Amino acid sequence: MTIRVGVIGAGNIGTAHAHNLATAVPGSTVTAIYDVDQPAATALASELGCRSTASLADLINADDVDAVVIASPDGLHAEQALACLAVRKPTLCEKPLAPTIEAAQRVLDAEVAIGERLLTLGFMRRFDPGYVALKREIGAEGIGTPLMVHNVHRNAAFAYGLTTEGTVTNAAIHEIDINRWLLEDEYARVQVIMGRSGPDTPDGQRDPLFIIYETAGGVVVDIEAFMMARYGYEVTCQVVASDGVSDMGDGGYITRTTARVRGQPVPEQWIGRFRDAYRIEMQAWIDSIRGRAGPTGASLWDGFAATHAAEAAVESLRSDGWVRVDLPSRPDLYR
Ligand code: ISE
Repeated sequence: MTIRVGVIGAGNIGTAHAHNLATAVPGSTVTAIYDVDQPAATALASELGCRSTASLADLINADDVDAVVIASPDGLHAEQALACLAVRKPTLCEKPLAPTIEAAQRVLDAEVAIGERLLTLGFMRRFDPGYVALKREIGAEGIGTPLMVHNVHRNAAFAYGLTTEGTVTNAAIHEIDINRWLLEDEYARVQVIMGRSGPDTPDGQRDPLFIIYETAGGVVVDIEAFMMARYGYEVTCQVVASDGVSDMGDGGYITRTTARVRGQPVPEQWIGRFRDAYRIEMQAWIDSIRGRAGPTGASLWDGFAATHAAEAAVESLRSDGWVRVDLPSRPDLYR
């Protein structure tokens, strides 16, 4: 059985997902593309040999669309996810589920009412070989009990007119999710510290941010989120544990040492660093729809929990000191 996918959004990530599904993920094909930017949708569709649709509803309701990928701007995810749930089609929604708890809650309530896990969150770092290897380091066989996690997330330039809040809800949301996943723990409180901003930071914005979470289990998770790092893209993660320390260095994985120089190539963009993660994520999603595996990847609940933690951090941008993260209890559907 081939899963016929409709892709909403023909921007950077929608294009990457559509290409993976059409060419690199056995068991899937792309049948339809929708974007408010019709020429962009048509161009991508003709590249892939499929059609573009005139409206979102045309794509979601089409008989030859078995499953949907949502890769539109963040503020549209919740409404579009609700539309996909209404027709009961498996959907992979890019992160974040929504920028606010209120919107995320509506999607969570809808899936819980249906009683079936149809929505997967595009937290693709869970499929990145670097993070997968790092998770295996944690525990009695490895470095022991985690005590602190230091995360670095640097972009060369602000994307899509990102705001300071967006640094949390669009970019640091990756760390918010991946640390929940690494530690298998929830956040209890958060504090954001803003220092001096760099010279290219747009007026009224703050960058970099230093975000500190404390988990319910007492682990301190810090995130440097620096969206104007200029030199390139870099994501690193270091787990400090009772019996040792493990580092996931930058995506090159190879450090070259030559005459008195030790260095690594620095990617310019996130899509290069996480190319494998995006492909493996899509394969896992398609395999789960084809019934070879149960639900896979991040659930709607994971998306909700991440938005919860992010909104507390956004609140902390405007206040002084710690802000509590009050995550409601997990519905049975996600246990
Ligand atoms: C961007 O918004 C993303 O979604 C990418 O996944 C991330 O790696 C990047 O740093 C973000 O700015």
